Amino acid sequence: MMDMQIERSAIEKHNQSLLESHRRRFDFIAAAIPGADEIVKKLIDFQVAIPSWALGTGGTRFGRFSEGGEPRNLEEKISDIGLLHALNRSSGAISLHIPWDIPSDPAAIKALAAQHGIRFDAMNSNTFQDQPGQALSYKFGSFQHVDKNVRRQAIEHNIEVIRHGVELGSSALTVWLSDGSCFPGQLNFREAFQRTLECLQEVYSALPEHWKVFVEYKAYEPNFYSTTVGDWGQSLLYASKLGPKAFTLVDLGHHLPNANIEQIVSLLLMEGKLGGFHFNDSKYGDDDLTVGSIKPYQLFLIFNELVEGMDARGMNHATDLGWMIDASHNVKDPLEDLLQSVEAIMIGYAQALLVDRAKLKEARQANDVTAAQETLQDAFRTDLRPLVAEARLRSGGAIAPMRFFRDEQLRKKLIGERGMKTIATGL
Ligand code: PSV
Ligand code: MN
Repeated sequence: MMDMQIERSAIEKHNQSLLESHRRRFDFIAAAIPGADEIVKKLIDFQVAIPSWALGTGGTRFGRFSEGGEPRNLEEKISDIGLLHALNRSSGAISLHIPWDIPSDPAAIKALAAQHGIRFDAMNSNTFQDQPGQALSYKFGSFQHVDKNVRRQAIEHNIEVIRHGVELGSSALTVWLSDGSCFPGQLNFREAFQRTLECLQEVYSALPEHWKVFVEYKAYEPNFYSTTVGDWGQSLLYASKLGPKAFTLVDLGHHLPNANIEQIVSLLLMEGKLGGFHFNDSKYGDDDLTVGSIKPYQLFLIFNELVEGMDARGMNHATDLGWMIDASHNVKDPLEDLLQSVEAIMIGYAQALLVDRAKLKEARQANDVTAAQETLQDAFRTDLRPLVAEARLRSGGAIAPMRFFRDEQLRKKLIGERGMKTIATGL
């Protein structure tokens, strides 16, 4: 098994070559905006978990076109995330999907992750696929299923996922159910909700002391008529009935077209019920595209509500919510795609930190719509990339991770070590 460590000296050499132009760009912007140093400090603390299921090439039901050099096991996935984290210093966590990534030797996996400075974020269960040798099928749902034996199997699986998480030092479980119906008449909505709630209650009661459970919603797919946890209202309903350890998880791709996600985020935060995030971007549906590639202004507006709402509740931006990427890479190198996603998240967060909140409040009080809009757009239109690069530099990363990745031909090296025909588990 190979574990590609990046030489410190290579990063230093890279940084040296870019230092002068970086300094010029950073000094210019730091002099032009208030609180640049504070923003850099917050960026340094902010970590985004990388999904274990998205380190290989993604695909659609029509095909999959591998790049080569994909991680063949969990150890290699951790090594890939270690590589990302060494470059951007913002990817210090992994979110595992079970059974795609069952740790065979948890203590060794935990030690390997620690070696890379990586911790275990929320664990994800999977009752949306049948696994080889599985006794009962999830074809007609899991927690909503009319057969109590299927529901029992799904509950046991979630409890097993919690057990794996405990061994790794995780403290949250994300439950995404594909349960729902494809045709009118297939399901009694109320009964499906009740059965699902009862199963969630059992899983909830198996949560260790300081654990949280995130109930992820999704509008449609694979079910196309109804989804049993279909929107934030339903998720909030489950989370409220479950209790204080249950929260809603927002995946940016899981809404009906044009939903106002920033408003959803704001209200969930107000209720103390926002637990975690799956970042991605989309043009049409749950496209799982690179974060910030299609709607960067929306991403900024979401971060604007996150910062405002978390500050209102005295929350710690870095630790009080679960920040995760949930994307799929069909045509790009997965590691390059993830570097781009993390960069987009950091930029959106930095811009939200820059918003002049006093000015915004004043504009709102005066019903000055133009000034309110200008205040937000001022922040959004400010190029804060030098602040993000400075945060990386101060924490030992590379000034320009993508450039480093390409200059050092890291994918070619991975292909050399792992081969061209490797396939990662996951999407
Ligand atoms: C479902 O579309 C989802 O967003 C859930 O988070 C899953 O765990 C993940 O994608 C992978 O299928
Ligand atoms: Mn998701």
